Amino acid sequence: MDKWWEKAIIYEIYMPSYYDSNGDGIGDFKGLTEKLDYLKELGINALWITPFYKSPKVDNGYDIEDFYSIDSDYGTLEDFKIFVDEVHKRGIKLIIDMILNHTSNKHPWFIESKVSLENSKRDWYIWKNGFNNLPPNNWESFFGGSAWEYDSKTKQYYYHAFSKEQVDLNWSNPKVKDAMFDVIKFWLDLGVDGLRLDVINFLKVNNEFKNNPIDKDGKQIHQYDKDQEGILNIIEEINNLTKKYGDIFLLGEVGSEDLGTLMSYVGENLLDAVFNFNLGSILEFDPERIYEELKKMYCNYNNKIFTLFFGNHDISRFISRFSNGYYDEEKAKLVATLILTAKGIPFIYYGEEIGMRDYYPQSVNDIRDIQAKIKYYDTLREGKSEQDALKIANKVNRDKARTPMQWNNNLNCGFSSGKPWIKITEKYRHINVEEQRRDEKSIFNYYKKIISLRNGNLVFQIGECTDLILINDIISFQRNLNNEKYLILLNFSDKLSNYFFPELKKAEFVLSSIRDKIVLDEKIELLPFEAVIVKLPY
Ligand code: TEU
Ligand code: CA
Repeated sequence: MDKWWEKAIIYEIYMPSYYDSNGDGIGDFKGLTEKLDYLKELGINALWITPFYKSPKVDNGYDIEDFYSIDSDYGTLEDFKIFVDEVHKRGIKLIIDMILNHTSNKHPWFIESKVSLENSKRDWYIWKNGFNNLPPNNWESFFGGSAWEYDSKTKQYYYHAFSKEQVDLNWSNPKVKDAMFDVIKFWLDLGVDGLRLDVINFLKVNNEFKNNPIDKDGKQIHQYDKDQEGILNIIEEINNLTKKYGDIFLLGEVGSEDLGTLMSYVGENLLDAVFNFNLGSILEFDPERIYEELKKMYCNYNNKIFTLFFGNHDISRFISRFSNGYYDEEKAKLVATLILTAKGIPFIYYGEEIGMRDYYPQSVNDIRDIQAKIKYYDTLREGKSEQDALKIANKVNRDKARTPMQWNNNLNCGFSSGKPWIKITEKYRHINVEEQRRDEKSIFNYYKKIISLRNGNLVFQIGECTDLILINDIISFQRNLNNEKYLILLNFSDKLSNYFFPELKKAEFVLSSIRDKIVLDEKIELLPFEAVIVKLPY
């Protein structure tokens, strides 16, 4: 009990897009360090940064060439150490991305592995013979196409769950495990506080390499390429090796929307938390869906810790996802209130605090995301036009939510003095930090308020969440701890909605996402998409 992450508000930073200190158009550690006071002002208390290791960046660093060095685009090991120091000086915790499942095809291990069937690194990866000029089985890559790539020199196929430049390590080989555990120790020795374990449930694959089943719509069910026997033992060992470093937060990315599967990875000797994609993957602004997902979490798994997020670097920004052209800002504040007052660990994806929108490349040359590039060329190969291919590729394009942080109205939105590595979002005059700081009613200033409310009241961090109800499009719940009780009301409707509750009469107004003050009575009339927090008599 009493682990730091139970009380934390975590802010995710997409490494290349936060702040560029040297004008090469790519965010870096020196830039990040410069922005720590901003993050302190916002009030977050933990940071998760995406991969920064030496990488050809086919998948923006999720393809690692050297686990022990910093990519020169991001700086040096010295810059990293200074960054860690400065983070800690401000009382902030640091979580780094750890990619144990695969390496870049440029990693020296793989270069050796490819040399011959007898090479000492051959069984560090997953090599198989094909059948009749076909891959070993039907497994599909998560980025599209077969998960097997033929190597003409040694006449075998190697396995890659993602792009062919991201080669899966063979975790059945104890040498791989030892080597990767050394990597973990190296970074923990440098003082990081937590690990975000990328696709951690993918490490083991079925050892008979059975074909995956196909559902009735012809879609592959990923049954044998993840969640396989032995994976929990590996996680237990990881947990064990982190013990001597104190309270290291193990946060797993388990690519599953099935809550039962997700939660089976969380436990005393396993992971501390996993990402609950059941919320993050909600596409419509639908109170029923959101309510059902919250209920499932709280009713069935109340003894576990949840994560609360609607955005990350792999999905569309929720403000764009949920937009129909009206009330965008109100909706953003409503979602912020939900994430920051419900029970669980809230995650803020950079730019959410100012309401940054999605971006859609207008030409294939502007696409940066590997998944979108694969989709584009696959679609062309199917005979579709370039225009259609772009449209289809943009659907899965993760560039959407990866554009530079919008600091101000100056050149390149204050992100860089040089040409950014990815285009910036169309300039919305008010969607930048500087403007919003000045505007008392901005999304930014609302985030600051609600974050400080959470940080200042233990009840929002660890209090029980009870009385979750959906009525008149209003999701409501209570948080309580010791002698304190709060009621949170979230109106998911574009209309006025009434909420009756006798105790309201004796309640104390705390915060509204729209109004400065509300006089409370037995009935409260919520404005469209308004969030209201009151303190109930105990
Ligand atoms: O994502 C894993 C994952 O499940 C994604 O591939 C997801 O299915 C996809 O992005 C949806 O469009 C992690 C990282 O978060 C992602 O950025 C990496 O590309 C991936 O692992 C491979 O390392
Ligand atoms: Ca730079």
